[in-house]
Amino acid sequence: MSRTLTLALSKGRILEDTLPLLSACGIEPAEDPDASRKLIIGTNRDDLQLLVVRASDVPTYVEHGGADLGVAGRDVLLEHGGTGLYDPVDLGIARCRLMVAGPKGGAPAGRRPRVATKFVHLARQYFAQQGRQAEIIKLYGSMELAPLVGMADLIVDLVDTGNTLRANGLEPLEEILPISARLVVNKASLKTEPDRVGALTRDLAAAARAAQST
Ligand code: PRT
Ligand code: MG
Repeated sequence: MSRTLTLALSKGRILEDTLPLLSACGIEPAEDPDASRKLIIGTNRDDLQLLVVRASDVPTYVEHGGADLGVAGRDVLLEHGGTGLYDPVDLGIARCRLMVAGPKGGAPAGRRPRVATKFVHLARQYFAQQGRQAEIIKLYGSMELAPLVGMADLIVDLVDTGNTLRANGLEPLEEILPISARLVVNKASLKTEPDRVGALTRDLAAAARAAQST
């Protein structure tokens, strides 16, 4: 009997967009991962199970072998850093943009802007590349709040429709990176299970291409 392969996903957008791709590969979860309280969910394939974890924990599970494969946003992967993950496949799902946002007109001139974000590495890198000084303030969520209460001049956050920014009197100012979700693979799993990991990777990549061309 072959070992069960594990695919790590996160609830929300990633799960929502990945399930149709899995379905196109003939893979169906044994129960609704959104409704279930289980963290490990079987599938109709007895050699494959799903792991439901925090979005920002997906790279960690895959890097440390808690999962053989995972689906995570490019934002999460770049912020995580490191080299423990095998070449990501761009699935083209859960698309958005990493942006600098703030009040209309941007940060007040003449002093170092304070930038609130959960993407501290990406934000620091972006401002450094541009030769701009910035004070980065780490938050874990609801970055839009920081400028409203005078704690920051700008934020770095993901933007899709822009509705969240507008609802809080902010606007998108600069695009840092286009974002989509990637399939990542544990390096050791690829060595020990090249056939099954390879086949699943190819099938998901093909399903993603087919989904994008429709
Ligand atoms: O739960 P945890 O804190 O670990 O992660 P999370 O809540 O950020 O995860 P989740 O499930 O919301 O997002 C997972 C991944 O989806 C992200 O890592 C991105 O790669 C991708 N994604 C795509 C997005 C969005 N679009 C998106 N719009 N992630 C978050 N948003 C948020 C954004 O942060 C902002 O609050 O949606 C709001 C903006 O949306 P608009 O449409 O109002 O512009
Ligand atoms: Mg969340």
